[in-house]
Amino acid sequence: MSYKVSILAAFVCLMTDAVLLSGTSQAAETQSRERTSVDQKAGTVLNNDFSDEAVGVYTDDDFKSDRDWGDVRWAHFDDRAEIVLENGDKKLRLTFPKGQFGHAKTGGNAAISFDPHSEIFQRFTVRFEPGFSFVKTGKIVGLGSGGASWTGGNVPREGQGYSSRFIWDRDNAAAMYLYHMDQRGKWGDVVDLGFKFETGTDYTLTQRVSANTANKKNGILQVWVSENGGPQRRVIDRSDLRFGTNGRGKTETLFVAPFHGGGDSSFAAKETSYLTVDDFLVSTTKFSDLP
Ligand SMILES: [Ca+2]
Ligand SMILES: [Ca+2]
Repeated sequence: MSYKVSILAAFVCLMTDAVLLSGTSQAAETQSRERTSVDQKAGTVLNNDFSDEAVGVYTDDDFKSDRDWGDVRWAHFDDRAEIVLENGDKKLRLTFPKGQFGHAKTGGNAAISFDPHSEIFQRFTVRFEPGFSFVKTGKIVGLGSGGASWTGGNVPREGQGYSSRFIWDRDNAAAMYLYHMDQRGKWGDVVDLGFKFETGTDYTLTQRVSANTANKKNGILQVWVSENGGPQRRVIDRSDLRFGTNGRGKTETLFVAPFHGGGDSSFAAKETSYLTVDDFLVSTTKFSDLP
């Protein structure tokens, strides 16, 4: 009896060790291969590095069921999104077919909801793959309030909310595209980031949006960029914005909506192009690597 028990105990021990060992080595593997820009847990609202996704087409259902996004309001990529494995690091790659424009035909369009926050830090990495056809302008990723209400020519003139998206502007210029109550015209304000996107470079882009108080022009927009894992550089420092009046400028939406356009074929990709994104982070606290 005691012999059987000890054999069983030894077996259980071996099994436990095996499970522990494989668990440990798997975790170590994931850690060493998934390279994140910053290791931060405090204040995290959303953190998606795609490490637990399967390589291959990332369908709209995959997007919606990926728990690392949280509450996906909608996702329309029509099989133009795929998970790729690059030196052991899983990333999301989007396709922009030649001759197409708009989020229905290039890249895609997703919105993720979270609890409204007066102050938010949002980060992701992006790389325009070699040969990317910039043409005129296109949207990338950004933040907003009220779903996608304040985009596409809908001006929040009464302070109902805002959107702030990273875009590529004419001649590859990196810029923010802002909808806010004091914007100059029907279409959003373009705020230049002072550098041009180059293909083949990994950009880590971070924005801080801090809502204004009451109806004062004191809302904060700060933007930082890091290239190929280098030091973070601040490229926008504004504190004169109104994202919304009477508490309506809180951030509650992350847009993952890269596309060519613009609303006509003059924005269409001249060649089929690819954009790779990874390491989406949304946090209520400042990332530790920001100056
Ligand atoms: Ca990754
Ligand atoms: Ca996941």
